[in-house]
Amino acid sequence: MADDARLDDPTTDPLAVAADAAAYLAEATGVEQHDVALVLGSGWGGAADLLGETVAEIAAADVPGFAAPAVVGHVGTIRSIRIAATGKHALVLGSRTHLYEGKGVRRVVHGVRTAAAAGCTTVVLTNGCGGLDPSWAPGTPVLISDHINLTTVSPLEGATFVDLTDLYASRLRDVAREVDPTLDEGVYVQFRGPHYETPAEVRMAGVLGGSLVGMSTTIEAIAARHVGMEVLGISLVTNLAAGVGADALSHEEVLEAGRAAGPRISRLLADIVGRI
Ligand code: 8IG
Repeated sequence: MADDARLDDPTTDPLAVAADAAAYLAEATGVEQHDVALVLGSGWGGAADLLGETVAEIAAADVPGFAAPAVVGHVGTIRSIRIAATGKHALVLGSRTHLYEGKGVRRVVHGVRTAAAAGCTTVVLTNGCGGLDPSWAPGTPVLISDHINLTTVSPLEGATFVDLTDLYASRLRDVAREVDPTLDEGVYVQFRGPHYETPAEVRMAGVLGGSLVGMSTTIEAIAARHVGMEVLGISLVTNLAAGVGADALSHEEVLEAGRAAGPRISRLLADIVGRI
């Protein structure tokens, strides 16, 4: 019922569905306005646990326009958390819809649009990804400084010309580095997936100026800018990109690197969000 077909109808305004989703969340959480949204990617599942007190936890599938998660290790809940450090309200999206699921780009960005409609002025987009820098051991968090969207897809429809300068706000990256001055930065290259890259595609990403490869985030960041949100992007390098190391890639290895990095990135995320 909540997973209605309205987003699939080209005559529907997706921002209207996002407004309905936000109204549902306000009602279900009892929180009128949220301030900051977090999207948790691979490896980040437990990373919101130190943010503060969970006020409400809702099944995403009950919220207008949301789809049930497709990948093992992704959590289909939306949490409202009162941030211990600031008293602000965080909306934590425990899973995302990926472009490779084939459900359409509107569903990919519905969470970000819902967060904006719920009042959020900042979104923290996290992901698990492959790294091109061999010094990034699996489990290394890296700030996203910019992106290259190789999917050919935009979340925007019609003649919607949106500037993407400083998309991953340098102000927020500075805040993150106040928490951890050792954080590196990288340019995130989004491929459609769901297959990982060939070694030649990873070399191409490097030639183009990329240093992180993944299957999410850039399209959500564009949608977030469109609705006026400030964006912080943090990748967890869960594996060396194909051909950078000696080994083949496995989803199991990705999940294990996420588990091992859990405590560090949980602390990092809580400390950063506590300063936003
Ligand atoms: I976790 O190496 C994870 N997601 N495209 N490449 C791409 N996506 C990823 C990778 C990777 N690791």
